[in-house]
Amino acid sequence: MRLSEEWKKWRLMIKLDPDKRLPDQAFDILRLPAVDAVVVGGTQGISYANSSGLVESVRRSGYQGPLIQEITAEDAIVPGVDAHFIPVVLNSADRYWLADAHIGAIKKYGDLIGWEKILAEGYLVCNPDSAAGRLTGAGRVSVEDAVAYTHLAQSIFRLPVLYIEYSGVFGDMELLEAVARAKRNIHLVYGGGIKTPGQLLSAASLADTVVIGNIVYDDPEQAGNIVKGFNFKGD
Ligand code: 1GP
Repeated sequence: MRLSEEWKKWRLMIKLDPDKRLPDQAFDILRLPAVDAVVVGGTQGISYANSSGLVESVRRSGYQGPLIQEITAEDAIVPGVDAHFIPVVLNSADRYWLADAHIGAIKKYGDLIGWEKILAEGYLVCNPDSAAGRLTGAGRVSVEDAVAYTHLAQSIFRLPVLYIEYSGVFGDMELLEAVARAKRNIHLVYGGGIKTPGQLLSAASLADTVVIGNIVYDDPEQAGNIVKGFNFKGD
């Protein structure tokens, strides 16, 4: 699949972590109609073996929708997925996550990169205590910071996607609302701590796409219920 504009219509993505064991019943969730895409990616312990293993397991489960890998380790790139999402961590304290990791991978893989399948995501890591927060050295993000980063992402860097990442905790919906108000042409993704239908609805009423991750592992039954009840298409 060539990465078309189709991703702009996705409302709900499930993110699966190659470093965690996915409960068997979680595979059923992937096939629910509300799931627009499955993303394979994580922060810790990411390898080619566990990433390609998870991609294979998702395919074998009968899931037929878009299957994406979000790349956080250059040695773990799995060919043959529908797209590669590339995080660019705008508020990292370490320029490695803003550009150096990308430059290293581009130098190493050069012509092998299928640019037409790549989508850059401007990440704003808003939970400093999460694995992603600790790894990237992201600090606290105020509402004012978030709005400024939104303008930076859409008008200076002209990134296609802004990802408000609270990974592990449900985020500040006032911050998300301020970002939603400031955005014009950037696609807004929200992820972090969604555990209830109400949280999913709140985030989905502000963001273009919402991501659920941990709940699929921690409570697959509840995750299934949340996804089944999700019919907020926003149009
Ligand atoms: C993580 O944004 C995703 O990258 C989803 O967050 O795991 O907290 O649902 P949770």
